[in-house]
Amino acid sequence: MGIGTRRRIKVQAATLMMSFGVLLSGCIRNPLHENEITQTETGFDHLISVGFSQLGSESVWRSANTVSIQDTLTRDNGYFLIYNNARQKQENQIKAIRSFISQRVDVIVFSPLTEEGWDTVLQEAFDAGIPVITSDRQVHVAKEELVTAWVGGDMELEGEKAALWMQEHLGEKTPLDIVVLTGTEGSSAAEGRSKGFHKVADAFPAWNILEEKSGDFTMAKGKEIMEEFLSSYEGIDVLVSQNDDMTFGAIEAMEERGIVPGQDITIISFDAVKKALEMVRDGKINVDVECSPLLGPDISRLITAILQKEHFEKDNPVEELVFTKDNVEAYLDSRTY
Ligand code: GZL
Repeated sequence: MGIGTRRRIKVQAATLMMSFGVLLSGCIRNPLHENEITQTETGFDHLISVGFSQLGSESVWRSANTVSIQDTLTRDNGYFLIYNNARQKQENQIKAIRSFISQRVDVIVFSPLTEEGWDTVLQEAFDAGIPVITSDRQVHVAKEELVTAWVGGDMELEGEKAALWMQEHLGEKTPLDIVVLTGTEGSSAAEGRSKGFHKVADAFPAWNILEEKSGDFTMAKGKEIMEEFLSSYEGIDVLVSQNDDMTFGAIEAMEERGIVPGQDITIISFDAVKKALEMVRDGKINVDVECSPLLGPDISRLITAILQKEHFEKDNPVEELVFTKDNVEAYLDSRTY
């Protein structure tokens, strides 16, 4: 978009609905989309109204994700943000999305707690001509056009990266007793990481997965389940923990029993928040697979492309690293969350 050029972007309900393949008969017309949204050098001359349903505040990662989006979709950047924290309940997200529809926002952004159960409410948004961006987690819907675009981490690849690190550093033929702390049941993050991990690990018969159990991505539950694991199994070799908050809880459980994390039990974690990267540096966590929460700028770029009817990709996986003792020092100072 050329600097200094004024673009008159007419986002007409009919055009917008046609671009989403909506039949015009019987649909809610969205008067907001008949406004002219003028692209100026400093942004739109009308604030872009965005309804953002965040699934909760269960982890350090989630809080960083919320801040990234709130710090990007600001009034100075041309947005009017309506934020709702669903406190880990899908019904709260559905209520929030319905509220956004009734307020006729320009765009809906949400991080779905779980993959299933969204078809009805997303059909309502679609019928209202409101584009929907899923942020971070993804949904399963019968009609893929109900989701305009997604941006987030490639969870399956993250799971594969964890298993490949184990293969390279522990050995595919090494007999390993493994326990897994999985994330929120039914979430695309937990499903994807598990799928990717098993895609590699299931090929190695020497690797024995003793048990996989959900710690719901929280520190408290992660500690509770790790205590169960330690009481149930002698000689656990590896913990795979699907987020750093559960890892922090698991490490507490280990240390309370005199177990040295990162040595007596190899620890593979996900998210790569600063506190965890410091533990990687200190040898308490052996490898941390990054999942970036900093999705605000990407979401803003998608909103602009959608509203000005420019090209955009439907799926937008973000680049992510793997941290070990060998490379973590270089990233510690710049990690803001
Ligand atoms: C991953 C995200 C997960 C994080 C957890 O993209 O959905 O949810 O790994 C967070 O920390 O709770």
